[in-house]
Amino acid sequence: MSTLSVAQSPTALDVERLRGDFPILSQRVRNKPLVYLDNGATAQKPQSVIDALADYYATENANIHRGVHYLSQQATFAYERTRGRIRRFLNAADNSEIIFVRGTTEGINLVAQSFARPRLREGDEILISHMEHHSNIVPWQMVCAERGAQLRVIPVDEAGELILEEYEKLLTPRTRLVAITHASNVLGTINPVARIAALAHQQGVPVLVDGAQGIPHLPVDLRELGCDFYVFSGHKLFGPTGVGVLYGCRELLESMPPWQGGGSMIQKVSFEGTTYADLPNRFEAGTPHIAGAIGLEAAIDYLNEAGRERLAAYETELLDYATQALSQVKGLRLFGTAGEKVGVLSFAMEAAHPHDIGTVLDSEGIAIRAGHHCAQPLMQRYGVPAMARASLAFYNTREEIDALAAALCKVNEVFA
Ligand code: 7TS
Repeated sequence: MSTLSVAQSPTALDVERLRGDFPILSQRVRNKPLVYLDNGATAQKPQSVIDALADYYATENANIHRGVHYLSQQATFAYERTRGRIRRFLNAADNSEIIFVRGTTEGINLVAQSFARPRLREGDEILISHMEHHSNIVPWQMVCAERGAQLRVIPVDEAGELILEEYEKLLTPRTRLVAITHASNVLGTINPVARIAALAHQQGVPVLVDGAQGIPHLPVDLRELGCDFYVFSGHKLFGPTGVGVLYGCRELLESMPPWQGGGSMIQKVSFEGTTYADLPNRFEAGTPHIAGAIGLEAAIDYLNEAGRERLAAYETELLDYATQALSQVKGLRLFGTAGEKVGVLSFAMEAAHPHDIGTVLDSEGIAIRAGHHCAQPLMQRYGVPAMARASLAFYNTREEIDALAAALCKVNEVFA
């Protein structure tokens, strides 16, 4: 880890200036300055994203891929330009490998239904991990149940790291797919995705990565990760809700039947039969979230301009600071102490239930999440029904962490 403080480094992040780009952050909540620490649920949007949405509706709104008229051409151009921007952001090989979806959940369901379902036979296995979000559990369970296949689970150690020796044992000739999260939404653990993918590929097994919590914090280079599918949600990446991306390597996408049928995904339709469009349109039935895609492009431009490496370095330092601060709160147990983490701090307190912690914090203007975090098997792993979670973004500050720590001390007082 770098010993150079971001605050002293020549490439220091001007957090106050960045905060100014996010109008919601200057709000007061419960008569206190808003401290937004629920970025794992959804991230806030810079003004440029809000403007991109408004400008699109004000000046370009039309349906895409169908009109000969000017506005339709403009909207189509903007939507396809966005696809190219995302390809470069991910360092994918081809625009046709970028499929717009509603979000991570829909992207995983697409792969489950179109890739896994036709391939699964009785006795086959899909390999996931104990730290998956329900979105990367349930779609696989559904297709496994239908096809007589089994879900296998890579265990997680006490620190919240995958036990890779167990992973290697679980990879067998029966494995049809490995589906793993890039970073845990509860523990913050960054998984060694490149290694996991390399091991799977040695056995000829494809790998899907749930990037929902990875890409908001880490620069992603798909050629380095080497996975076959990568899925993420725009709204966690400082973009709009209702839009996300499924990256799939061309060879696999081409082998997959369409998932949803309708307009835009066809080449020719007659009552005798239908032929389908080429990639990527084959997987984009119906009118997509055009404005959302354009808003996501603005979010990506914003992140590129701010400098992804710089944002990540700042966040790592803030995470260290927050880990220190929370470890000094009496009776607080932190879950997830992996060596490589994104800015997620989940915890429980002896004094109060996570929902009560959340309520006291809310009265201080501090937004965190409390509950099972859509990761019930992981709650069971740690023997708790729920956790409280503070999840960071680059616009959070040390002062906000201090406010969190002070409010947690107040929880101790209130419930003493
Ligand atoms: N995968 C992971 C790892 C996630 O954290 C989430 C959402 C999803 C998938 C689903 O994303 P969606 O955009 O399709 O809903 N996680 C959270 C969370 O931690 N708090 O609220 C939502």
